[in-house]
Amino acid sequence: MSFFFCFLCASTLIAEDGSRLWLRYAPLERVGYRFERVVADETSPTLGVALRELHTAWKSFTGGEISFSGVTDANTALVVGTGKSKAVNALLPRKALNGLGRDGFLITSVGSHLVIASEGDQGVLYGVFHFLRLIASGLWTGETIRETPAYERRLLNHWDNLDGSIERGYAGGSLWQWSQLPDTLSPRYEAYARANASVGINGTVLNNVNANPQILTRPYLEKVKALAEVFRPYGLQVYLSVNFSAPQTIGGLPEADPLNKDVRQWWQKKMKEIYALIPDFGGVLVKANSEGQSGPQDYARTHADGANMLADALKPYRGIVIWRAFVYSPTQEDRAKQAYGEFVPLDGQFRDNVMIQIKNGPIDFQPREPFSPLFGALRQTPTMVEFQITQEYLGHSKQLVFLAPLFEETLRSDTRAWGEGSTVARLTDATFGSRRLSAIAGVANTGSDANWCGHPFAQANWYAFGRLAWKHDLTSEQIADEWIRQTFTHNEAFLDPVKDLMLTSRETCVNYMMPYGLHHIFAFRQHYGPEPWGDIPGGRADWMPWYYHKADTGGIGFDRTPTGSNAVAQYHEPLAGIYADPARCPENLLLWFHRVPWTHPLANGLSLWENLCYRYDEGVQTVRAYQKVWDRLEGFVDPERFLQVQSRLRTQARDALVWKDACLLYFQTFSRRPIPYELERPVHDLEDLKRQISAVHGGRL
Ligand code: BDP
Repeated sequence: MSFFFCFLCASTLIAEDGSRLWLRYAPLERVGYRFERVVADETSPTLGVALRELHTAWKSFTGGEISFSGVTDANTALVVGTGKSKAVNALLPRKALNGLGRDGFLITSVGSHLVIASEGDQGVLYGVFHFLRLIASGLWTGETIRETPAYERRLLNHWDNLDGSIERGYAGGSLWQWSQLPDTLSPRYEAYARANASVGINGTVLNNVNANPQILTRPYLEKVKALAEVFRPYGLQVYLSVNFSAPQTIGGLPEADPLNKDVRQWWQKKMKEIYALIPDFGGVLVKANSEGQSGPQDYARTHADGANMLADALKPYRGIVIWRAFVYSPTQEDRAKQAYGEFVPLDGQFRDNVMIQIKNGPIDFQPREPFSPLFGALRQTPTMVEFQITQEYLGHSKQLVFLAPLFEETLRSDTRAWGEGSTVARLTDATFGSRRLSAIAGVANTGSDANWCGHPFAQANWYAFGRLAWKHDLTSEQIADEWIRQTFTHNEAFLDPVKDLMLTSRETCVNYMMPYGLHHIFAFRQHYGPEPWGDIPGGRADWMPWYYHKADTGGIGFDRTPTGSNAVAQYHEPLAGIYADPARCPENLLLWFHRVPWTHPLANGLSLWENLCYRYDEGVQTVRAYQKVWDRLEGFVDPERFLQVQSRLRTQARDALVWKDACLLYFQTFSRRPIPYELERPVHDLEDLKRQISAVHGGRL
């Protein structure tokens, strides 16, 4: 009998389908904290959830039941409540909870008791989840913790369609069973709300930004109301994406001009109807005049006219308008510059309940982009980051790519807009100016798959988004560490290599897909594989890979310096100067901002072409190394999740090789230089790859 087989026999690893996410509350040998009784003397649906969670978790950690009491008649009590609780007040000084707000919490020891408290019951729930996270991770130290969230609104954006499909969804169909709502409530709705609350997410936009106007009809609003009721105890507010032409399409009006009195009235009535059904409705998300969606510009009005009309209708109910800055059209102007051009002149014209939601980069959720120059350029309008949790451009749910490093890179980018330290995080969390609203959004990666996200490791991206939305200065390392501990094991023999794998995985993906600032050379429509040669004669130029890489025998890259599109000028100094100078531009963004000859030397003295070859190869080799790491860890993981990851890593290794061969063989037709001879030789033929990839999308290209 092999050692390995013995090891497996000895272990108690039971197959897990991943449905419990990071909330598995695995039995603990050492819980690290003991109490006799939980003391709670208030009731509310949210506090009920918090107490239930404590009970479930403790039973799972220790196997024992916990007892509850209304008074502190124990030597060691876990006291849970708000500033209204007698037990909490008896233990804490009068002002201890001041400043925590609705969502913040305090966890502190008072004598032999532990108190988890907040000003509001939502904060108590977050405090309980935080406490349980530390216990489950084996990271509980007993120190006082006082936390308030970085952003007031921490939102998921679902790109779910009313027919049950999900735009850019890779984990099955929509969670929302529209045809069964409002009468039948899937148990997953509550499980979803619980998972979000556990990481502090407090809002959800239920439907696709390419919005079907039907969502605003009465039957759908009744369904939305049913979901909102399930979510409410978890502090999860509902928002909807709205279609700008709804007054026309479902309201029967001849137009949707935002300055038309009837149109304005229609929206006012609609909001009244929504708030009568859902009193805590959060607001609306709008994609207007973008990729074929209607909008105020159809009537020669501005984005501000459109947003303000909706803002006025929402104002009486304290709802907000989230207006997306993802706009571009097939003009001569560099796509990366267009949103700035459209929105900066409107700064100061938006109502105070309007926020502008900006994708992290100026193009579209690429494996690497510089931050969008709109951050810091809109000085009087609250802005929020939109991240994409679903891996549209980072390997779908087939590839293991941990996105916290990408999120962190954006949040920490220093725009210099208000001087040094004007990071995207601080520009959007209401630190600067007189802004009141603060929010952050992530395009969800959840679906009907048993494990929610398709890839077991894709769960970490949902988790990471929530944790960063709560505390934007957490590091990717901290997030990976606590996620692995809760989702798999504390065992360092597993923890360390898996953490390393997660933390390098985003850069690895950049390496085998688009190193040195290359972008958007994806296969048309599906955005999974490579198609740097892609072209549709007569098609939109800004949807073609050549628009972005501009490779020919003279070199490669997009000139965004003053000799080219001058997109660099949209950045504050000293960034504009740094980005414009090929010698100072960060190498990982070189081809984003510069067009350089194939022979252009990089810092290591090798030419760009040679470096491209090494990077693509490094990406492939690192995925192969991940396979070895994972296979060695078989004894630590239940068989179901082990095999799921193993098989996906095989796919990732194969597809990384396709990326490398496709890009290097195609670009070689221009560089006319050899792939350095010590590197593995391509195993595909370019013409075969072209045929295969074109076949995937029906031979359209
Ligand atoms: C792109 C997606 C497209 C979305 C669009 C958006 O390919 O499906 O509708 O973004 O954000 O990344 O509106």
